[in-house]
Amino acid sequence: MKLYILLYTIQSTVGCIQINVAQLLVPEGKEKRKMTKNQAVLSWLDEMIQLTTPDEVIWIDGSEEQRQKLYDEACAEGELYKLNQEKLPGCYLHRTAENDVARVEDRTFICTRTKEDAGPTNNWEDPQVMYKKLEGLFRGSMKGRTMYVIPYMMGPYGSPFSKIGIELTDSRYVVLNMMIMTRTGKKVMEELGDSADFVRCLHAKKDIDPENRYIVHFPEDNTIWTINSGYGGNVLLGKKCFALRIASNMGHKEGWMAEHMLILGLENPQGEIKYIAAAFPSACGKTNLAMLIPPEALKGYKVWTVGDDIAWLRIGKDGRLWAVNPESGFFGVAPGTSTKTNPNALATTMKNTIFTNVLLNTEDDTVWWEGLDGEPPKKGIDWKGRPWTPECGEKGAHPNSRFTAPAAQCPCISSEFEAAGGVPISAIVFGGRRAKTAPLVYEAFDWQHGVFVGATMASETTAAAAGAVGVVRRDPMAMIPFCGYNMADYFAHWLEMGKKIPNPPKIFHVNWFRLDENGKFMWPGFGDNLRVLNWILDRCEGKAKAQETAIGYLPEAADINVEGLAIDKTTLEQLLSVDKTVWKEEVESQKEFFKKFGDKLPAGIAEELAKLESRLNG
Ligand code: GTP
Ligand code: SPV
Ligand code: MN
Repeated sequence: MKLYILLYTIQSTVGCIQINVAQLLVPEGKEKRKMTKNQAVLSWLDEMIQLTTPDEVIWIDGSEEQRQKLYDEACAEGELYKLNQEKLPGCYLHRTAENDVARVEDRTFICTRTKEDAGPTNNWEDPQVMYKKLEGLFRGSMKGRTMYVIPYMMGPYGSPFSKIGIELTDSRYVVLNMMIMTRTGKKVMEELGDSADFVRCLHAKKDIDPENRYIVHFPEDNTIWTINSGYGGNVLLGKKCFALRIASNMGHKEGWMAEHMLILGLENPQGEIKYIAAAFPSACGKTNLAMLIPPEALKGYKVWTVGDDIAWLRIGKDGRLWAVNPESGFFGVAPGTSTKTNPNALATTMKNTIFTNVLLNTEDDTVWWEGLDGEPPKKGIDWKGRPWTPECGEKGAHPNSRFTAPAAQCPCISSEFEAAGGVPISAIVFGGRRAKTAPLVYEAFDWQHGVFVGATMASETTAAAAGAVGVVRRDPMAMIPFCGYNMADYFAHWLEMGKKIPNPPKIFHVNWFRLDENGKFMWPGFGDNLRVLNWILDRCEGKAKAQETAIGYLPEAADINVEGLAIDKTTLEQLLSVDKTVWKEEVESQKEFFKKFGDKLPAGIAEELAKLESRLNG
């Protein structure tokens, strides 16, 4: 310890003399710390150490021993709280700062040489200007702290889909979450070998100052820098930052797609499995759909989970679109998760799970959130760390409180979860949270129209991002917060991909969230969504009927299996109706949105807009 501090001091005072600090900090023979001779990694690490000046640098090797040590230290320092180990073995609770509970879209940047490359839907700054500004914030930010080096892999080992990142962070919470959400440790460094092809991720908690919070992507350098936050989506850099914002750039260049999509396998009573990928905005039902349990009347079906949030898609040798889930865990919304809505998610979180911003049940050291089964606990500690009772009139868990749980623990995890080649996608489903307008389900006429359907998605905002909740905003492909380049180019990329996929999936749109005049959900949702998935897959096989409408093919009420479901025919008909007056207003709002892109809007999208308008007027 003393030796390296001494060496470090020498290094900082000599300044101009090039000393490899990482190598000094990581003496030979201490394998626990030094995991590579990769020069690209070591010189980058060096630079980051010089910038942030941590007291110590620890490599994450992926061992159970190291993981447990980190849990113990985090508990000792109050960063984590150890829950009832009999009821919830390996489970811990974490509370973030009150001002740091969700993604912050207004502080998220895409820094490319030209503003046009980031496009009108992203915050932009010149990379040089931003690096300078952030260097100011990062300088000395890890003084007195430990820097953890997390080598991680997005995608299965040995898969052509997979990509490597290294995250440097001063947060044990980040390390422990990354160890669940991604494949971490020595094996990743072995896969990297001496390659310089890895995403360079830097995170410092600093002061959790919302005024100086930055989530910044430099796609041209495969670099992500984030500071002053400790909330998942802002700091677990393998997730939205890499697997969507950086990866969407990679996919654009390399001819594949990174999407905000769940992946599920639906097995029919004959034992055949077909795969569906579905893009819904944050907190709009991906995790729930991915783990769906069939209703009693459809007991012969089974849903297998491949992914609940992100899909990387490539064209397979067979001319179909194939998908992998780059993650290895679920960072799921806790409120609303119950044995009724999502028993599989609940079962997944019974061990080895980190809960963030939920209520601590002080009667038995377990956790609780709004919407969980049974009576709320008589007393607890709320997400802000204050004493709580059910009578206090405040929420015990934050609406965006989450669980981080290993995917392998999911009772319905797909046998293809680790498949290097992924799974073949039969249908792509877009969906949003719309009280009105969008019917329960419809099918696009063809790929180009399907891309238009995705590009015109809209949804009510949720607690997953800071800001107003319940406001309808346009959210193409559920990617408005996550597309790492100009969204007009992203639409063009979708259209191009369609031309390159000999056997493209069919494209659909769903809406589980239609409300009646009393503000009640008209569709039961959750497990009953299987009834809609069945129609979708039957359409893919040319087995189900549909009627042509102005917006696409819709089922008639009789085409949806409602056996055992208490829904009246009028409600179902309403759910499956297209109100032309409302849709004409919708078209106006779509036009307004597309104006942002000016001349860059692909002709295929403009053409579909014109066609929709003429069908509505026809
Ligand atoms: P992110 O992790 O933020 O990307 O969210 P997600 O898309 O995975 O959403 P999730 O499945 O966690 O659901 C978010 C909220 O929507 C929860 O409160 C669910 O209970 C609710 N929800 C999910 N599916 C349905 C449904 O079919 N109907 C209704 N009414 N609510 C649903
Ligand atoms: C989302 O907001 O879409 C999430 C959670 O999946 S976060 O990781 O915070 O982005
Ligand atoms: Mn998400």
